[in-house]
Amino acid sequence: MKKYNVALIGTGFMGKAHSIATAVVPILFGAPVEIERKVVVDIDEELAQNAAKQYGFTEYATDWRDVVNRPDIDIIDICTPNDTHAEIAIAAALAGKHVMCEKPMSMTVEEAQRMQEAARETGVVTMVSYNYRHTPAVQMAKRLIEEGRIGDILNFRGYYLQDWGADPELPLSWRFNKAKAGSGTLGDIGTHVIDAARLLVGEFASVNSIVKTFIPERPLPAGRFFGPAGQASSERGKVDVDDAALTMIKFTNGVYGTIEVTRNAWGHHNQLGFEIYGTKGSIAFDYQRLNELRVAFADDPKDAFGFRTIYSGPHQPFGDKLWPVAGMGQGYIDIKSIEWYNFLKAIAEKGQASPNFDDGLQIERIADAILTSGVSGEWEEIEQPA
Ligand code: SOE
Repeated sequence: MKKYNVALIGTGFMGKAHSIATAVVPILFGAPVEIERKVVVDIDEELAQNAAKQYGFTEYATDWRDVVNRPDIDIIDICTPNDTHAEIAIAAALAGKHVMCEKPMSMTVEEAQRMQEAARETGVVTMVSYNYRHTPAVQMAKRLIEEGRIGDILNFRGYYLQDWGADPELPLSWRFNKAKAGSGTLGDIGTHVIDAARLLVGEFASVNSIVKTFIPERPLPAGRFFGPAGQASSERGKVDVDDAALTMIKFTNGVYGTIEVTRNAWGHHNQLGFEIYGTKGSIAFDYQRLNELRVAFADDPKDAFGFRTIYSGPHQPFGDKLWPVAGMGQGYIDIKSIEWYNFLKAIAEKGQASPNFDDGLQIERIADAILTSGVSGEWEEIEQPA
């Protein structure tokens, strides 16, 4: 059986999460293809070396260009800031490597288009890490919708609320910088909800949005800055991306919806959620209670009617591969592992993963229309997938 060697690019928060997932996926799921965690890359040699040891990779390197064309590498796992995704992914795809790419797929629609073209040219398997869709409770919501259990969908109410951006003294990391991130809250977390909405409801036809930057200036970071925490310097710099976006949606199938995204909602740490109302029932999910899917069915007895909770377990998608008893608790790494399982399964079956670069491109088109609408104040039409 062929062994697939993985090169991880980027050793930050996401590099760590992917490393745990690639370590445990064979244990949890019996990996569909055998993988070896071969080389880890970081521009900082000390970080690369430490990560190789801590995350369990055989080798380390400091330049992804030295790795992407190596004949012994089969999978490139991109966990670097957004401004590097396109260049690495295109080089990897053209070299015939399967590509896992952290979200958002790119900084612009044009970059996403070039990434999609490169992947199509060589037929490699691609996946964009919109991980929350792999949550068993979210997949259960999808199953209920497909089985018609809530009837025809009337509307979708999605949100992603965080609070790590709410402190005005939090240093200006790359996530607040257009040249590095492409956009702000919308690209960072809004795209996860767009992914969920496309998964559960369908394609977006048009959007009308209010887009706001609440904190226009922040202290510059002292030294290299990795994530939401970090040291501030005494100088200040301009924030040139969005802090929040509020969007009305018309889907192509006639469903209506809204999405609210902000990193300035004190008290909401990582709250991605949605409610979907149908002609025969409702579904509600909130990631901070990721083991629970709340449902209400119109034909339940009137005296016992109301939302009830399904606790994730062996009867929900992927649950049979995790733990034998419902309510034991699934977590972030379980979901990252399901994501990797789905990616490796697509490689084994020579199929395509979901969400792939086609999905990633469509999400970029929607995000772009939201930002455009934030300026124009108009409904913006979305170009549909070819
Ligand atoms: C920061 O907002 C962040 O790390 C996002 O970049 C991730 O996509 C999200 O899953 C958690 O929060």
